[in-house]
Amino acid sequence: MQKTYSMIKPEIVAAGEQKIGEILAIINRAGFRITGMELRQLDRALIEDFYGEHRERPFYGELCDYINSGPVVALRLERENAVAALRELIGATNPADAAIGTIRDLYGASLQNNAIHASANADDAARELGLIFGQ
Ligand code: 3AN
Repeated sequence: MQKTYSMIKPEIVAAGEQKIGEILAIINRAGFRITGMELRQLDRALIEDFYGEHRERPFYGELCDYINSGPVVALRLERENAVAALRELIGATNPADAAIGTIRDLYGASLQNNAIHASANADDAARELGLIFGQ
């Protein structure tokens, strides 16, 4: 079984439990086991580290402010081929480009406010799980 990291972003959490529940149901129906889940306000310093690869990008400051704007639902997920399968399930970064029925198509509002994070590759998954869950 492969592990991956996912995170339901602050605008979805702020919208209430119904959307969180719907997204968890989509993830569960796709065959993922949830082996870690935490509703959590992430520290600014942790967020800056988490998104460190984007440090030089113009949207980095706004991205860190946005993830810091409220609690997220942090998820450790397990499935065969979990990293690639979850990336497919969430859809493209920009919800306008996300395939029909993907989580970003259904719940994403904009390029920044795109509802959910999923690790881009196995190395990122290990790094992100370590940062957020300490394992
Ligand atoms: P993904 O989350 O699909 O792996 P990344 O890693 O390129 O995409 O971007 C990380 C996050 O930064 C995105 N989920 C989105 O919230 C935000 N983001 C990416 N590109 C932009 C952009 N051009 N303008 C504003 N925010 C962006």
